[in-house]
Amino acid sequence: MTTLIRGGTVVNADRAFRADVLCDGDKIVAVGENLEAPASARVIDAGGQYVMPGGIDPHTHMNLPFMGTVTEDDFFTGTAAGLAGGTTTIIDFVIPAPQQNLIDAYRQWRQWAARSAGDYSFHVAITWWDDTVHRDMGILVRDHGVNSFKHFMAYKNAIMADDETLVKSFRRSLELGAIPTVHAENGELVYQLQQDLLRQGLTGPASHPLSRPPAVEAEAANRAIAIANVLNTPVYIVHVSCAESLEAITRARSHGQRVYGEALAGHLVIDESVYQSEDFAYAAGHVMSPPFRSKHHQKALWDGLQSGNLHTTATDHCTFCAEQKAAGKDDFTRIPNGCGGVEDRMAVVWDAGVNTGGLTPSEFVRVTSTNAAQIFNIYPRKGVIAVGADADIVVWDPQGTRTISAKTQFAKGGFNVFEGRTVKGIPSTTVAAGKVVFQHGQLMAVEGAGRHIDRPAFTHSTQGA
Ligand code: URQ
Ligand code: ZN
Ligand code: ZN
Repeated sequence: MTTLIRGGTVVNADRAFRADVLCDGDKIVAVGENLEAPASARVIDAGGQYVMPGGIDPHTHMNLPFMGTVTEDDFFTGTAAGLAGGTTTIIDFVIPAPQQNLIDAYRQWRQWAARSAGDYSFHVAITWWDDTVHRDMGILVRDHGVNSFKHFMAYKNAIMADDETLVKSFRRSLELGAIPTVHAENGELVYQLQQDLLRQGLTGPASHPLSRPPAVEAEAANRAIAIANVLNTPVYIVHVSCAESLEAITRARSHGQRVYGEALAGHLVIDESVYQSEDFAYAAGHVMSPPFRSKHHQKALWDGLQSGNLHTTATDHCTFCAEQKAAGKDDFTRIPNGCGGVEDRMAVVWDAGVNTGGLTPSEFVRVTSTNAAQIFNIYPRKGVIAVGADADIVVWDPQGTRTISAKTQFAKGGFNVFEGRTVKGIPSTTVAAGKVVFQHGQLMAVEGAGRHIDRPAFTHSTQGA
């Protein structure tokens, strides 16, 4: 299949320029002005639009068993929703239960992900430690294209990694040429604050943010950065939600430490007032961790993206329906944590970032695609419009508008944290692996068409795997 995207402005992280893009099969084969294509080629008119690398969402949870239930979006519906929003690759998470063999868990997630409509890759969470974990991390890097290991510093009595696990896993990651990533919240403090609130009878969702104030996140961010500094490993902090965590990242980077930060589209535009709603379903629908914060923190996150101290945007797409969220009707600690967003991330970041002058189109590409590709070592296969790259392309209509709603979304869960937000700047066409999968509101996602993307180790391993 040959596809010619004609008349648009190509936007890469380094520059924007007028060019046509020719795809043959699943690769880009030519970028330049006035390209010719065979008569059989599908031609997409990109006049007046931007032609950008397909979005990469480095933080999703499709089909996740969590807090006694399983997310509403599986790998087909979740990746399909991403394609509708211009995201052509997700990096999801294998999250072994404590004591579960890592390879067994990895194989389970690979089975679930076989349904994907778009490309996918996996971070693997280290939720416990013994010699088999040390061994299996090596097997995952050597044989399965894993180059990042996740550590939940929250979720005590579940998947929380203590300091011993953090130190041993960070050290093993360095040996293997893999990058450690963290969910930075002090799980012990969260647990104690939760118990305090419950003892006071404060059982509603309004207590969720009270149990996870910014200081609880900042302590963990500082600790993860300190551990990485002592062990001389890089570290990537997921869903940075507050100014204090950003300050820790900025300080470390100013001293030359290799620390990366991720901002969620939700944390960039939604504030903590959502938890004050009398409507349980509405407030509980916004229960995720870290929680949505005050506007002061949103400004800090935008400053972080614009200054280059935050590097990627993601969604932490982890959808639960109202019935699932109602598990916490009488105890907020039992509300499954997670919100959606994979379908809306790029339009929300464009509308709130580019339309306001905060980000240039190239900076938008950098934080929605290129940086994730470079940090997780799949650049230039992904994250750039260039000859030889995968034909993952979003044709972006800067004049197009859409009002986001659960009523019209492709994602499951029946709730949308961006409900009612009208965005200007939307995908008109999404091309994934050279195929048109979304165009003018029509989704043509194909179950199973997505591919697992191996992510090689960053450096020659210094130790045997
Ligand atoms: O913590 C995470 O990243 C997962 C379990 C999704 N849930 C959430 O509240 N962020
Ligand atoms: Zn998390
Ligand atoms: Zn997550």
